[in-house]
Amino acid sequence: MELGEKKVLVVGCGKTGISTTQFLLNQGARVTLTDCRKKITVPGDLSNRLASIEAGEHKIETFVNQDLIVLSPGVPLIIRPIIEAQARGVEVISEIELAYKFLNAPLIAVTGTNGKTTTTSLLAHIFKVAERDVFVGGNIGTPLIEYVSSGRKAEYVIAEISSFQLECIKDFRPHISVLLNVTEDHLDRYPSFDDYMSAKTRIFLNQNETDIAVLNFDDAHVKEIARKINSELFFFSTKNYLGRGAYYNGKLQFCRGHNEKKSVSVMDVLLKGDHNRENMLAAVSVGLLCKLPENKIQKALLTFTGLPHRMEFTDEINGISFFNDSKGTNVGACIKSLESLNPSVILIAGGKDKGGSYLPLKKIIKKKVKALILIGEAKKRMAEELGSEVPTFTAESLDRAVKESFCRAVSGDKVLFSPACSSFDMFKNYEDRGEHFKSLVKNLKGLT
Ligand code: UMA
Repeated sequence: MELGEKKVLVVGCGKTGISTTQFLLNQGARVTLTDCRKKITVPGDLSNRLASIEAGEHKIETFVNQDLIVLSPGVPLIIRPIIEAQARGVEVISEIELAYKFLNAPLIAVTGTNGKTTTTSLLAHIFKVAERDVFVGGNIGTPLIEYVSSGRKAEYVIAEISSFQLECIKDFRPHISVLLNVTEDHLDRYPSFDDYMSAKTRIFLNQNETDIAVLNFDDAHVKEIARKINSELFFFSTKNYLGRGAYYNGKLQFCRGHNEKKSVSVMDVLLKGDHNRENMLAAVSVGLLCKLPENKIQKALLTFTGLPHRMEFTDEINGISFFNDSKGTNVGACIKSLESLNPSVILIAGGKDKGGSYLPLKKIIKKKVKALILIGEAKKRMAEELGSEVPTFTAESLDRAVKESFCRAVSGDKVLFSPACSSFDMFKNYEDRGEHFKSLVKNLKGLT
């Protein structure tokens, strides 16, 4: 792709927009940066190289007068200036598509509603233990375009990919695409669950028979998607024996053909819970499909400690265990976290309402939860949908909710903070929210 002298508009001035702008300027493009927010921060060395900056609005004339538009993941395709630009033939792509056009290493891409950050991080750890040079990025935090800008030549690029990023790809084609699961999420962005699923499915759009799709056999939606995939299908399952694929029978078993049978033990691994068994199966499958040695994969599983804010054991006070699961930003994630704990749990949930139903939580709440404490914008609707199952309380802040949980808990109980909602109504992001929860638990300890 030739970018020299091209007029390019970058939409969104977050992490992605800034890294994309940097790359485009270095390619000699004439870059305009636009953000719907009035107050934006553009690093000084970039702002004086830009053709122009448009903050606080997206003008249609700015969009239609471009050769190319590059979108940040947070920008939906349905905004009027983008529709007008596309109607007039302006090419609109996402940042991952731009990065893909300049990629010099095989791409492994991981998506799914839940578990993608854990699986991507575990994969990265496996490749590092196997002494392979990898770049790790995408939705996990470092935009893919930064790899391209760096001029590095890694052996593999491992990327966590979100549905938002996939909406505007054209040629983006991972050599290995992993789909972990699909449950309801982001219904504030998509008109329906089918639209969300279609966006996720695009990770396979350009794959052909030389590529591989690693898929969760136990997820009905994933199986449905599999029927439309052109690449080699490689399933994994924690519940079923698979003659060909990867499955769990006390060990992680891998079989791709007669000569490719391998197994890896999960004894003493630090990642707990059924959902993590799925994540491990997916990551181990990719490692073995890339011909990494079993003993290195085994070592990596034993030394991987998991991620902060994902079922992170925070502390034990008076026999009550506290878990920070701030990254549980949707109903599916909250269900999986509850499944990994024994009763009795005091669940603190709530946050920014993304518009989906909370009813799927009902069954597991009845089974595991002794009290429900709700916070944030979603608390009223959550109380309406879930309040009939267990004693339910609302709190004005996370601080009040943590205190309330401590008053209601007895030795042996678990306090789980798994919001099932995003954080933006009360916090900067899920990390900020999780850190706040951990500091509140620390304060409780100080009081005892
Ligand atoms: N903006 C506009 N116009 C719009 C909408 C947004 O100008 O119509 C502007 C906002 O005012 C803001 C900027 O766009 O200034 C933000 O862009 P962004 O939301 O794409 O944020 P980035 O900082 O670039 O971060 C993005 C991902 N964010 C989202 O998908 C919402 C990050 O994923 C990702 O780590 C990063 O790129 C690097 O690839 C975060 C996320 O929440 C963790 N992802 C979702 C999830 O995991 O559920 C998908």
